Amino acid sequence: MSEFEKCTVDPAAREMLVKAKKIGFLTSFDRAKAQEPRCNFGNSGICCRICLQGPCRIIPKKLGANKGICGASDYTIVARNTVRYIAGGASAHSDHGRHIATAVLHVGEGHAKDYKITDSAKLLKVAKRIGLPTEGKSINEVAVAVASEALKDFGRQDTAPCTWVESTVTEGRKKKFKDTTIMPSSINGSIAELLHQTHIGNDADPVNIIFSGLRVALGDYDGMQLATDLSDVLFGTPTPTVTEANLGVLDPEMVNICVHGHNPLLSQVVVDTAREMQEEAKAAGAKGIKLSGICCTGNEVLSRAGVAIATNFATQELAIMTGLVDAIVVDVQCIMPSLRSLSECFHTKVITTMPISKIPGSYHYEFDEENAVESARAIIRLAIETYKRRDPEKIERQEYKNKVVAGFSLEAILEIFASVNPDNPISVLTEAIKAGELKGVALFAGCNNLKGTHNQNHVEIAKKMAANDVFMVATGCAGQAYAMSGLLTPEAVEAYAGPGLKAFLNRISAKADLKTALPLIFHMGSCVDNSRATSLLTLMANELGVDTPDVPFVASAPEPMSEKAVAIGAWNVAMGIPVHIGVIAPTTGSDLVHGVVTQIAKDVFGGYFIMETDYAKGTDKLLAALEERSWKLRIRS
Ligand code: NFS
Ligand code: SF4
Repeated sequence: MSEFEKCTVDPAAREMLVKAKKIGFLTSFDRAKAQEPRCNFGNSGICCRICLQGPCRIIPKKLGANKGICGASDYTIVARNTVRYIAGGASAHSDHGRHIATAVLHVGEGHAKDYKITDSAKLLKVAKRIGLPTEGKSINEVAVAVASEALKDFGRQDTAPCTWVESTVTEGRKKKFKDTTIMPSSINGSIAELLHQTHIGNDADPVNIIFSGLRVALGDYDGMQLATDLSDVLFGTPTPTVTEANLGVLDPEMVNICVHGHNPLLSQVVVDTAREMQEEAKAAGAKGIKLSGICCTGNEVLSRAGVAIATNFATQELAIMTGLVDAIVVDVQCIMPSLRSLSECFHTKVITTMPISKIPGSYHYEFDEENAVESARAIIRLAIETYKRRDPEKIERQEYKNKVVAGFSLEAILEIFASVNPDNPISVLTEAIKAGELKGVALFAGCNNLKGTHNQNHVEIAKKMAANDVFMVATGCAGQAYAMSGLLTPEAVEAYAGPGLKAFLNRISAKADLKTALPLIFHMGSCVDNSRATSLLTLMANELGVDTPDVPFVASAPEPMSEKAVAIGAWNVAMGIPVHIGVIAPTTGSDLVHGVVTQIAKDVFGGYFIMETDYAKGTDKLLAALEERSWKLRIRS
């Protein structure tokens, strides 16, 4: 067992790694090892492959090699590489948002018959927030108007600001974004411009490049805010829900379907349709259909439908390794292509569903939005068929699973706070901070990164923050790490919360009308739902009468991996938030760029990156940042 201790802190994953070794399958953990040692040029960001003369690598002391062939300096190369991550991330998030907005438009127009406006109250609230008239209009008319506004944010040709940024941040941030010229008017336009700006022989000024990167990052934020809003409109705004997480949720007696990826347009319909198809599963000899989620599509259906979590990013292969997954239905993003070759060792069908996300050799069933239920039915039927071919010899039942209390949209959190103060719910949180009961708020977000031990940074940092009375919210694979390890439970409050946090949560639990007491960490949803956390920050700032850089609020991506995580980190910095990342980003190749993102950003935006791989030191730095802010808040009041 001990040989896998460095790979992961998760007991279920460790057992599955033993099995992988037995059958001779090389997992992501083996492949990560095989990549060592890494190239120093790439690691520090001074390898440029932007034109075909490259790769150019910067060797500071070698005459002629201290610049690229075109003469680009280390700072230009590092800045360009960094912002191109942001462009990739913003493209992924906002494309997801655009799909949701298009679906809402189609529902409003009377097609997309399998979707409906589930939360019309939220639709009206969003319409009002973005300044659209609703009086005398039907819900469908409002849906068309709101979706059209959202789609405008993708391709506006004038200089008006993107609506979802403009309508969701503080007055102070709006001014800051305008003064620093990073307020985006068009998501797609800002991405295209950034790719242009970072073409060979274009912008060589690292600061100018970084500011454009931040504009794109705010475009990412815009896409995420509208994705969250419109997903809630389509599928409902999450409310607290109780379920389970980790590989033990895979049930040997059920047809097991894992939904994996990001976009709820498919996964939510699969979940709803599966409910109606239990009989078909029974006819095939199973007790029914068991759904579980991986990555953010899992978080979407967890939040809205209480679907169990199987695992998170780094360990996605290990779900198949149990021999219990009949189908893994994937949409977009964070899906390891290796799932297909692994599925060959088992009976599992990997079903790709999106035209832009195919894996050679897997089963592709293109999802048709106009006939969503029919698509979902065909996919589920395939899973039921596959179930019949399950090989009992290859099954390794997992016992590990933990209870999960999740589904904390901002609306749900405010309703819970309202049980203590119905007139001003957010003051329940801000007063506890002012009184010193809580040190502040921490958002945990982001992925797993196989450079470190799976889930270790997530879990250890959160435990220490809890002991120090920090109110915690989580999204994405971070949220799943907590779900898998039992931290999204009331029991974890007893086990890990410091006296202030414990008193705070127990006081609210006693008053709130909930089926269960509150968990240690509030799981706010998928990565696009980091928007919810920022809306919480904005509310706190307005209540405290300060701008966001003065709110005792920090963010951490303990194990960041994807381009999307870079984009989220960047806009959190622009929002004025200290952002810890548990890896060293490839910015160290330029002292200038590294200094800008870790220090100078603070002078301009109030936010900055803290790069620290050691979880204990990372936590100390986050606590120090909170301490500084809450101290200032106390002397001000
Ligand atoms: Ni966020 Fe979610 Fe996970 Fe990272 Fe991938 S699933 S969108 S990118 S790996 S948290
Ligand atoms: Fe080399 Fe310049 Fe081309 Fe980059 S853009 S690969 S530094 S020549």
